[in-house]
Amino acid sequence: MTIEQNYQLAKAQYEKWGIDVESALETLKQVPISIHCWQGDDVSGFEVDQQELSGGIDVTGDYPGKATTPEQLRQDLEQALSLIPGKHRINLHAIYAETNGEKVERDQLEPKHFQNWIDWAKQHQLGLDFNPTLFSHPKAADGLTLSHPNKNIRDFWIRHCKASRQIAEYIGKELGTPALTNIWIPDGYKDTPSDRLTPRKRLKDSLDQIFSDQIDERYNIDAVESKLFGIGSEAYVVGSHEFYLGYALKNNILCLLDTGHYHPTEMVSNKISAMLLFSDRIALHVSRPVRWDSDHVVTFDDELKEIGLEIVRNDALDKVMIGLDFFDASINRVAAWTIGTRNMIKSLLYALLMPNDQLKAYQEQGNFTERLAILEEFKTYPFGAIWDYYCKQMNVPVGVEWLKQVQQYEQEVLLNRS
Ligand code: RNT
Ligand code: ZN
Repeated sequence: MTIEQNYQLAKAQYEKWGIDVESALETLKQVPISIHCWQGDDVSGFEVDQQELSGGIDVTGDYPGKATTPEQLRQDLEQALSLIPGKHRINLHAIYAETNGEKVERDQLEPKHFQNWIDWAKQHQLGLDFNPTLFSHPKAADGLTLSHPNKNIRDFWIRHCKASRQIAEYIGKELGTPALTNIWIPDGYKDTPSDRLTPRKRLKDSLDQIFSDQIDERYNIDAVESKLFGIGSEAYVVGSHEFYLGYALKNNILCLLDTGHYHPTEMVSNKISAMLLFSDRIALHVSRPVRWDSDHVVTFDDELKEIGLEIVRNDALDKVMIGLDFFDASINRVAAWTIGTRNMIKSLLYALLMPNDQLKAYQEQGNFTERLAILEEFKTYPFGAIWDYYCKQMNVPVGVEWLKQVQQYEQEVLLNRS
């Protein structure tokens, strides 16, 4: 049976439930995923005096072929993008600046240092998002940045964040789609603090200074990302969830939820509907924590499906800015991007193919037996046939065919890198 025939049979099954499969596929085409560039080089970046990764995050593994130049990283991204259906965005960090071999301090970065990325994004019709980098730097060596007791250090990082927003504004203007600038800082303490308030006051003040520069939302959108703990900040993180939730609501910026930044049984899927009642938009870093914030490649697991469902059910495809955040150096990095991003897209398709209205009605009627029965029934519906058809329609490999291309790319390109 062909992909088309399988699709027609599957489609008929979904249609019995009143699900419009074709319009689901049309909707899916419009949803951009912000793909993080840092999976491609283990969060190294291209700074002239590259520092070891710090900030309480870690990448393990040494799979061969990691990109070490901007050209290589873009080439790898192109390879991954050719295997992922749809038009997407690339998420950059400030350490991916290109400075022509010249040392440029992070507080001196300018739009021109990202011109190659912008030109490349234009050429491939990609949006770009941005992050200031407040780790892997001597001024972040003691685990504090925007909340540092030393004003000089704080001011340095404030200038870096301000510069980042300017860069993002330029990117947004150039590309005709706003860049999301997300601030994540590692600040925290390994052991029980004797004062939780003072560092938070300083962080609040630093953020106020950063956001005092008015930038048009048509070009730049601001987000702040909280965290529960990191390596070396197990006891206390300054930018906790409550801190940033409060800050974001009060200052009308976006709260970014990273799925690895909560207690192990605390689910981001359960937060989306609550937050959207109080804020027009939120942002996500979809990741996969395994026992800790390990940033494993996103798989098509229950929580990913639930996240997709919450976005779709609540009509929030244009309110939730979906970004990815994982970094695994133990497997082929192009495959990591491909697997994780295809899974994210799959979860949205899965959600679009559910009889969501009917399921809502069951719940409203107190009909929990039907609710459970139908939710379970759809887990074995022929979703794969629709997904395959979508991939074919979008001119990307169907099924695991993409893997052959990655293997070939590994042989021809990755393994020839020294
Ligand atoms: C760290 C945060 C942050 C980083 C990236 C590299 O725990 O999740 O988003 O992963 O900025
Ligand atoms: Zn994150």
